[in-house]
Amino acid sequence: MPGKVRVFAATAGTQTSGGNGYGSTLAVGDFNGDGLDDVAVGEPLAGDTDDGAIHVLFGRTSAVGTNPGTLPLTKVALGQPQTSGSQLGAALLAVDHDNDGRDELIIGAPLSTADTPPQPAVGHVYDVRVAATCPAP
Ligand SMILES: [Ca+2]
Ligand SMILES: [Ca+2]
Ligand SMILES: [Ca+2]
Repeated sequence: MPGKVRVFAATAGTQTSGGNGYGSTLAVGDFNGDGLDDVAVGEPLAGDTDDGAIHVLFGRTSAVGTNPGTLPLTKVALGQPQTSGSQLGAALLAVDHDNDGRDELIIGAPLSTADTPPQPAVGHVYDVRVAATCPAP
């Protein structure tokens, strides 16, 4: 028998059609450097045009039964132009490649375009340092 199960789900937001693929990609790392593992959850089909998003669930020592705090990331939040159908979050990887004790989040957007459509998809990979401040639960 499982001990305790916590369920997280994406909010529908402004999307009016279909599922978002929430949870289709996952990466574990300490993104805010507080010594607790966090979970990045990909939602590559978020939005009506499948722009994609990532949600960071921050780890907490007293998280049982409470919202762990989330940080939604979109291309706009990353300072990038929002292009339709990018599928941001279709691939996720956590790595501390500068060895500073905080994991960076590597995010794939395989159908991202160089500019606004109808330019062909080229794909992008983003190397993201998640903000050190964690939203309140
Ligand atoms: Ca953490
Ligand atoms: Ca969608
Ligand atoms: Ca780092």
